Amino acid sequence: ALTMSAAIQKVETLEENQFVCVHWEDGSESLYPSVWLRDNCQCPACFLHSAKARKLLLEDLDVNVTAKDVGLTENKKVSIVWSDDHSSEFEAAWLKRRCFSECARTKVQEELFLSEYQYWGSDLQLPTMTFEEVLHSDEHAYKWLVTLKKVGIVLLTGAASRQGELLKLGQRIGFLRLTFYGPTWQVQDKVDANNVAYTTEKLSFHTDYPVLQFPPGIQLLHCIKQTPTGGESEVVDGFYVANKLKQQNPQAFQILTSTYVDFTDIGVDYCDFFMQSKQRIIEVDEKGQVVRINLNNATRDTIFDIPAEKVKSFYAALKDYVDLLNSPDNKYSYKLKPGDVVVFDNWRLLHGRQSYQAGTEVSRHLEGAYADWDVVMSRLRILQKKVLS
Ligand code: AKG
Repeated sequence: ALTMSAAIQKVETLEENQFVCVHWEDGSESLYPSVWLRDNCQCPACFLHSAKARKLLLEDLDVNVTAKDVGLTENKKVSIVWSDDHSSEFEAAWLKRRCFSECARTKVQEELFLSEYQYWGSDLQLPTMTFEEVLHSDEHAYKWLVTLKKVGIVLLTGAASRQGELLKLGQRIGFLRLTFYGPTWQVQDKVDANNVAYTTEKLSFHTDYPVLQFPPGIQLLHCIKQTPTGGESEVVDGFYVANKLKQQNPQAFQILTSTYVDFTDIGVDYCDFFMQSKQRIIEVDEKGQVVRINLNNATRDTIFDIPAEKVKSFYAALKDYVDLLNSPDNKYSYKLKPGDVVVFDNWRLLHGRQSYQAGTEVSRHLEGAYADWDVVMSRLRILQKKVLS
């Protein structure tokens, strides 16, 4: 739940007024550092309520501030008089949500970031919803985005078989991510293709656009026309497989999480571009958790900024990861039909397609677009509040 019911029984200061301790009616207690409470004073002088943002300047905050006097108001708010003579009031529910216990912090973080993943392999039950229901129902849109975050992929069916449908999903979220390939882009066999996707060739597992230092978090592919032979899609859970690699081959995992690989993309599309980036194939955060896969063999640069003696072991490690991605236990295959839109986490999944036959006419056409996780998570939180309250 977004708001927790909370009632305060008693409030006191501890450790020479450096902490304020709130005793809750259910017998539990929460400890708040005085400097944090003073910093987060909610009075109009310290907080701009119209922007839900702090006005108080760090320049005006005494890090040694203490709570001179604490008490409970008639409506059971915590009132504090500070050593700098300012006074503050804090509502019980506001305090409860900001409890510093590890358990409370974990709960709030999970609610804000939904970072518990459901991993899958070839057993994936491809989550499927209709295009219309996510456009028109908040409950369905919420379920769509939650599933996208947790599972990493959702198939939407029943879009029209013409260009422009992805713009509707962009509006539903907020807005799409513009890149050098345009606001949306057409995956079809093109003369003098400026991207390997714009041919009839097989595309092995890749993430899109690691040549952007901040690659698009979400990819949308809308099938407008499908060829009868070939052109099947495949996806794999890159996080799940990276964690398997860590267990089975820690040295390969170590190399792929520490080697910065150069990527390049030079050409003309929406406008002319000359892109370079440096990315780890398996990106981990400060806790060692896998947070993004950056792998596109086509745009991996011929320039490689590592010592010559480290090159071969890098290739061996990359090959081990790719072999594991391609293992039949790990990958899931399907074939898009006209009107299908597949939406997936481009930081987590790798995707590919089978080759198909070239023809004199366009035999296969997908329209693609990108969105950012920041924008999608924002919409998800708004829908969560609307749907669950
Ligand atoms: C891409 O555009 O990144 C693709 O992988 C295209 C996928 C497809 O053609 O099915």
